[in-house]
Formats: sequence, C-alpha cells, structure tokens
Amino acid sequence: GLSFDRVYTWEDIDQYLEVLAEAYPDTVTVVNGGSSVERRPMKYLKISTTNFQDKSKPVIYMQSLLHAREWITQAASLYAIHRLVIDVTERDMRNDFDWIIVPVANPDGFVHTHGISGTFRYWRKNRSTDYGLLCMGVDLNRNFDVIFGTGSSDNVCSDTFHGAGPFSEPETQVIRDIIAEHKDRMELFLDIHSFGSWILYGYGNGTLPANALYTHLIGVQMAQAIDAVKKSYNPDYVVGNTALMLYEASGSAADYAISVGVPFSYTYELPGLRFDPGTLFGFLVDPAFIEQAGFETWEGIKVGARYARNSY
Ligand code: 0X9
Ligand code: ZN
Repeated sequence: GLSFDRVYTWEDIDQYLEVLAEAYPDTVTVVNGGSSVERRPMKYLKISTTNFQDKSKPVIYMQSLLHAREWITQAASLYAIHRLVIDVTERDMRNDFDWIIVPVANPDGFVHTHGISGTFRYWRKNRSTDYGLLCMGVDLNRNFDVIFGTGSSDNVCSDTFHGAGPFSEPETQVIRDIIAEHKDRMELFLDIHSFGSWILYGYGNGTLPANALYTHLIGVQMAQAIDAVKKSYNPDYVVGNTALMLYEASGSAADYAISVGVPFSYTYELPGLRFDPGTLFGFLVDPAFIEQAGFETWEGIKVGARYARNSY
C-alpha cells in the first residue's frame, strides 16, 4: 500500500496502478484509456467484485488532477482505492458498486508542475502546443461538450482557455469515452478539485438540472459527513450550483456527465488550508494533511454512493 504522508509523482501512481492490478486480479483491472498530448498513457482502475459483468450494479466514477496544480486531489483517489481494494472494512462499497477511478486525469500538466525548482508549480491546463508555443495548454475543465464557450476564454494564454472546440484534447476524449461506455448505469460522477471546501453541481451557467433539489440534498448530506470528521480549523463545506456560488464555468467534466444522463454529478473542491496551524495553503500541500484529506473526502463519497444505490 501507499503511505499517505507525501505527494506521489505521475510515475509513482502509474506504477502503483499496475502493481495493484497484479496483486488483486480478482477485483482490480488497470485500463489504458488512450494517450495524452505528450503520449503518456491515461490509465485508470476498474474495481469490481464481478468484473463489471453484473449490470444491476451502479457504476461510480471519480477522477482527480484534471487541473495539474491541485496536488491534494490525488489523495482522494488514492485513498478511495486503498479503502476499496485493501481495506477489509469496506465490503459494502466494494460489493455494491463498480468503481472507475482516474487518479491523474491530466498527466502532462501534472508532470509539468514538478518542473525545475518548482517554476511551474501553478500550472493548471494540459500541455497542448496546437495553439502556438508562446502560450500552451487548454483548460480541460472547459473543453467538454456542454454549454461550450460561454464561461471560458478564447484566449490561448488564459488559464481557462477552452480549446479549439469541444473535445479538441485527447485527455477529455478519454474521459468522454469512459463515460459513454458506462453511462447506462453510471449513477454518480465525482470530479475532485481544489481548493475552497465546496461541493458544486451544474450547470455552470446557472441553469439547474431537473433533479436539482435532490442533487442539492445529497450534496448537503455528503458535506455533513465530511464536516463531521474534519479538523476544526477547516471551514465547513458549502454546497451549491457552480454559477450561483462561484462563477460561470462552461464545458466542465461534471456538467458533461449530467448532460449525457448521469443523475448525480459533483465537483468537490477540497480544503486549501494547511493542516496546522490552519493558515491558507492554497494549492500547496502540507504532507500532514494528506491522509486527513483522503479520509474525510471518502466519508463524503460513501454517502453519495449510498444515495446512488438507493435511487438506482
Ligand atoms: O473552475 C473550475 O474548473 C473548478 N474550480 S477550480 O478552482 N478547481 O478550477 C469548478 C468547476 C465546477 N463546474 C461545474 N460543476 N459546472
Ligand atoms: Zn480545478
């Protein structure tokens, strides 16, 4: 297993997924969904006690590191994997659902944030060179085919540049294809970001989905489960529609999942606070907070999963 006292590199995680699949062949499959711009394999785990053959089970999807600099989010995926695969106490979560977990949704960007002496630590986008070399990269969370271009930038130098068109980037194509393959029984979609202690739902233009009330109520239940185990100096999670609570955001992964019929879809923004003494740490990670971040987020995910099962 992993120790939750450090941030792992893309290579570490890539290798870990292979090791898990080999060590737990009955429950874990590693899939290479396609290549990133810089030709890194976009690997993800399928975790299932029935090898995804039992079509009566809901599928839960989660991903992290779609934004390169949001390092703490890997803890949520790696912790969930740990609890589902290795921990004997999570039988229900393992038995009742098929899980798809994409720990590094933006591998090139994430590798770039490890660049020389931390220069590129705050890189957010992918590493596309299609739009010139002066400014590189597309905001992958603006590149999905949903209300495209309304809450994003057409300036390639912007951190929210939407790209040439919907799914212009190989990384979002991979995610699109995973959703398409499983959307018939995908009940819950979770895109883990940081920072701000938010649980957000669509749409990013302020239009509410038909099940917005239920979406909100489940969001509140998830937030309460996290807050119940959080460290007291972190703020409580706030739940709401992205545009109403934060700002307009088009082309997001979570909104795309709703648009193709996934009933419950959330963007988590993990806390940006330092573990101790409680000052703002933003995108930087206090190693002492990593395990707590994974643990408390998992408490929220389990609540979401139970509702997903009951409504399936
Ligand atoms: O702006 C974003 O992409 C997300 N915030 S972040 O600070 N991590 O960049 C929020 C996206 C949420 N969007 C929807 N659920 N519509
Ligand atoms: Zn983000």
